[in-house]
Amino acid sequence: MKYSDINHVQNGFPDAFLWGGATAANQIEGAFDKGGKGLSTSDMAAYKDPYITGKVNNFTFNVTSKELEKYKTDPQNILFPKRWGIDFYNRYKEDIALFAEMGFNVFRLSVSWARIFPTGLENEPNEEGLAFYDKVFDECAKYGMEPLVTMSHYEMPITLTEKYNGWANRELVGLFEKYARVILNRYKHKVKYWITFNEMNMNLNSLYTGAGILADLVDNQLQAAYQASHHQFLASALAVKAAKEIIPNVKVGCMINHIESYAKTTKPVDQLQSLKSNQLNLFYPDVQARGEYPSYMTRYFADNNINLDIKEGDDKILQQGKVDFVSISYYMSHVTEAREDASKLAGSFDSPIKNEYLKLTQWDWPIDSIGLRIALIKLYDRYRLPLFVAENGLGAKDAISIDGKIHDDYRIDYLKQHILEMREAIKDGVDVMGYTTWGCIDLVSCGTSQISKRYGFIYVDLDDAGKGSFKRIPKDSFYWYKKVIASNGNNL
Ligand code: BGP
Repeated sequence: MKYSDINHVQNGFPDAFLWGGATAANQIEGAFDKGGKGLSTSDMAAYKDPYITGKVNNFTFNVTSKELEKYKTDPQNILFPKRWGIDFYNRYKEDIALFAEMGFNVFRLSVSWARIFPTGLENEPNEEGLAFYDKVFDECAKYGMEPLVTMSHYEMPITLTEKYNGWANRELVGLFEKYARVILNRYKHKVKYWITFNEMNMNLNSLYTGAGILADLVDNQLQAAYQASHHQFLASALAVKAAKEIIPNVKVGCMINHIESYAKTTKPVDQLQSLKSNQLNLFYPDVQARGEYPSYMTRYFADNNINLDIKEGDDKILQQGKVDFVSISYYMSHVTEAREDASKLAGSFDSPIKNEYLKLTQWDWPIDSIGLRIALIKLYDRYRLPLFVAENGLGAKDAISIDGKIHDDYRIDYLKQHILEMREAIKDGVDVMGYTTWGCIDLVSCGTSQISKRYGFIYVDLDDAGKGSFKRIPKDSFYWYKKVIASNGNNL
């Protein structure tokens, strides 16, 4: 059945729609030094949300070699909340049972590269790491839940940063392909849906988070971000190719953090700037879905003195590794205006202007559900491929009420508005495969490294210092989402 059938115009969500939630290994697992796992880049960084520091710009999350040395020797794990996560490593059965109770038929999670290859350099994978994800996928299967697996979600073995400066070096392509082939082979009967890299466009926001690069070791950060992206494009394409060889009917997607960029005024120059900002974000799926570099980047690279090292045959690799679907995380829209240095901007991450029509979250992220509909329509027009909303949600400070419950009506309201707009997009003819809300269980935030920025349907009793009982408590939104899924998005 096609998503464009008249039924969907009337009802919205197709019968096979995938409903669930999303997580990442480094934000939930904990057990950073258990089961033979090596240290990863995410075990070594304490971030500051750019919206709090007021420094929203390119490369806000950079880490330098000096900082890394300090992080390595600092014995206080409190700097590194991702090291304790929410102890999913030991509590996955309980957590997956709760997801099943909500009716999830999909669960997005990532495999930690350093659990499979502790330094990234070994010839043989770490059996204990592989066995852990076997158990997790088996648990999902028990409830008929499809795993949607991200191969690389903001982490890699720290050895690869130390030895190669991460994705700056082309060596990483082969090392990643080796890792991808191992997990594809191992889980070929258990995992049908894969995403190669999480939010590849965030390389422009953080060299360290996205690409494992220490900023002080490169001359030109923009050049490094794009060179690293080129290497990840190749690695992603090779992983897609491998997936097709190994798993019949596999579906592999790419992913970006989609920030819809609006023009500040109807002035044509502002309109042009917003178009260009959007292009720079869509550069990533443009390459991964179409299998070639878009022509608009030639001028951008020239204007910014970026000379990419692209080898003969790379174009073939990109062509052979086109993705089956395009996934996005969607949290907000931005406003842009024409600037003199416009050719130097790197997409939507450049000093956004306040949108007076939108309310903000407690972390000052603009809330814009219609922006999701606009994004989905534009993406589908551009790629004609199924889309997946792999992240969306509201980070908020939750409190336990006197009745022992968490009344998160603000979260319900946020999600309801976004699901409504996604349904409208489907009625507009857009093929959306699924929706996984971010942080379906409270987890350690990527931007703040704190658990008090909560996204979950399930409260986790922990504070920012990692103190607490780890107890899981369903919030009001848990029962609401259960109802939404049971009605296939009709009872909102
Ligand atoms: C995305 C990441 C996630 C996640 C989310 C929310 O960019 O893929 O890992 O954390 O954003 O961001 P934050 O945790 O900063 O609120």
